[in-house]
Amino acid sequence: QHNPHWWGNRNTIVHLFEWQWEDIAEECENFLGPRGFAGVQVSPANENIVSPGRPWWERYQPISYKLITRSGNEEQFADMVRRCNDVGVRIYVDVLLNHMSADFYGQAVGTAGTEADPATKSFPGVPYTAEDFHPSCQIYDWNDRFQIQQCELVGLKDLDQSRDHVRTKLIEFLDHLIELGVAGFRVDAAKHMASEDLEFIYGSLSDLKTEHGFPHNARPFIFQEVIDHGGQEVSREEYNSLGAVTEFRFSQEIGNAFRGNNALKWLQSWGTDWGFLSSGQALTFVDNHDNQRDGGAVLTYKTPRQYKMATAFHLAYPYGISRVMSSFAFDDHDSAPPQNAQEELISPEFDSDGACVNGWICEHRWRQIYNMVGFKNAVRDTPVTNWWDNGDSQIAFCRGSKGFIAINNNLYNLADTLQTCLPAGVYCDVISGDLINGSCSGKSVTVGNDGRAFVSIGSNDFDGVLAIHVDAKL
Ligand code: LM2
Ligand code: CA
Repeated sequence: QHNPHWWGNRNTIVHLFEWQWEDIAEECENFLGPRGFAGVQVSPANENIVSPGRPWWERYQPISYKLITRSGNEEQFADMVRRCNDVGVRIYVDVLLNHMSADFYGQAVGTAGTEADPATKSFPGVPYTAEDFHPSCQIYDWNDRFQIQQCELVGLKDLDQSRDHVRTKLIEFLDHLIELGVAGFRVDAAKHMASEDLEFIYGSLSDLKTEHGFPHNARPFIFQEVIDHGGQEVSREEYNSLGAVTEFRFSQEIGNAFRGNNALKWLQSWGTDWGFLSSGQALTFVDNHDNQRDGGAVLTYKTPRQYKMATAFHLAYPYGISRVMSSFAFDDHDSAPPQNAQEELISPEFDSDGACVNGWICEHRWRQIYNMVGFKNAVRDTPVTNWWDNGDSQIAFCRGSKGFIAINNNLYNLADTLQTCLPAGVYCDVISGDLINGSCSGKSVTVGNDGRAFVSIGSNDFDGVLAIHVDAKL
């Protein structure tokens, strides 16, 4: 269950964190489809606890499997999936199989109005009763497999996936989403569940629906959240045969490199040589919704110049199943997503350049990022060739004869004649501009008959990247 079932030449997923279903449907039609995005990871679709202030993380506390959340109801969800599939954009749902809600203040109410009593592990909306859960205990030793998998992650009531009833309910929930046309799932907290139980659940799911445009016998794409920085008791290797696994080492190392803690020349061996999973098993990202809040080496929209450089490298280098983060602005871990006085999520609004303005960051609408999604589509199936570096943090490489990228992360200019491997002609740098009606609003690059071109990235240029490809030729 490693095949994401992308359509055509597409190959990048975007996480539209906390977006509403109706807004995602429109984004598929107006932006993601036309720009060549392959799919969307959407926030959890099932009912969650309503918590004071409406932090984003309330959605990681399930109350039932009714498809009613602040993102919308079942009808709106179904409409989104249909409209996105119609324009070749797949939907992957974030699913919580490990746990139900924690108890805060006694009786809980969910986003569909369902009541539950997490303290006694009573969730009538499913229904689950106390016997469907592991006995309560805390995870305090992260080297203890029993605690990691059978105790409560931050107090979240821990389901026992070895029980028939729990398996049946989880399979029904996932099959319902498949019925509505989704292409797969992000499995939250996978490390906190025994891989044998997950294997049973994944293996019991229905095939994807041919009426939603999937081939016969297509299995749902599964990518599992397993945080494994190495030397862990429960490792990514227990899960990677079942589906793709989030490669947190990628996020860490790309952050290190573009923060300047590691010379970019070392990226020549990027991939499995760095201890990452094999390319087809690794779900890769510069940041995700958790680690963008944690600080440390991970880059986020808050350091945009480096973030765009790291993202350009992520999408230019042929390694991994790429996911781009699309955030809302936050100050601290608990900040709520953009909402109105009634605590309803609000829709993104765009300025004349298409950038989001009202609390949504929409990294996926930054030209430097969406144009690299187009680059990745244009260079698909080609190898890295003609690697060049200056012995430090200026690098360049070709993708077959389809694309060329140069990056300058030194504090001095890059101005060199480099081999681009592209057919002779004039190309538009898709980082500094766009090709619109045959003219380039950014730097133009002239490739000679020998494939060489003069490439300039000043240390004071707005962006530290230059990228050209065959689909943006003048
Ligand atoms: C995940 N992957 O394995 C998600 O990516 C991550 O975002 C989730 O944590 C976590 N696992 C559980 O699904 C988030 C958030 C936590 C939050 C939980 C539950 O990062 O801070 O915990 O969701 O909503 C919150 C409070 C915590 C409290 C807990 C239970 O921050 O202090 O623990 O609720 O009330 C007593
Ligand atoms: Ca567990």
